[in-house]
Amino acid sequence: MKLGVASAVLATTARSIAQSPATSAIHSLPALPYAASDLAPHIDVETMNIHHGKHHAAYIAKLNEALATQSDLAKLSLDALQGQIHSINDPATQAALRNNGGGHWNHSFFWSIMTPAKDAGKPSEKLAAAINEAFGSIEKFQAAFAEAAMKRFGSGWAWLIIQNGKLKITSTPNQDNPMMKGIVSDAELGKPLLGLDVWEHAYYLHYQNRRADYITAWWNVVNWNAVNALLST
Ligand code: MN3
Repeated sequence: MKLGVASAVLATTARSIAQSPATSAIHSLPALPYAASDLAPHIDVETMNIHHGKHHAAYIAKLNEALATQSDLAKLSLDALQGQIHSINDPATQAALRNNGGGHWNHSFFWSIMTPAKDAGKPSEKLAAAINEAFGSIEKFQAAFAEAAMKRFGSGWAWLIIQNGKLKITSTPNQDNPMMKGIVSDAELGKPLLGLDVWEHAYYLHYQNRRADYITAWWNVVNWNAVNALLST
């Protein structure tokens, strides 16, 4: 009986020690940088509200839950965490961090590279030159990006990344992303400049099965000023 009480106390203490670093580094839902209705008609307000307020929020809640027992990883920035997920040996914990840490990063990034169509801007001279060099033209780049987004079977993302100074289009399943060293292949690692969510939750309410229409419409709300800035930093 005494042992039982001692074990319970120890367990409680261990739990609060494990949780204390996570409390200071806990991840929270970033506000959208525009109103949820501002991307309409390209992305409808109901999709935005559910996608941000429910789906993204759920990834964060589950990420914080997984980090409660990972005091070292809990100290990392969300960016830095992506490159360390591969180092977790326990398969269930690694999967929780991969799905939910990726989900949090990917969605935070996704909101930031979109903007109301009136503010979309255009690729800078530097970005346009890099796109022309890698893909031949903006139109060819958009076609290749759309193809990657269409070919992603099931759920995942299409990406424009910069890798060794060159632009490249990639695609990842589920909530993987190009920053997940040791999880995605080396050929798909790089710094994301654009990312498109092709999970059905991103478009089904408005576009149903018409993923191609969603992709075409999405170009209207790409925040080129944000992409230009990412290329230059
Ligand atoms: Mn999503």
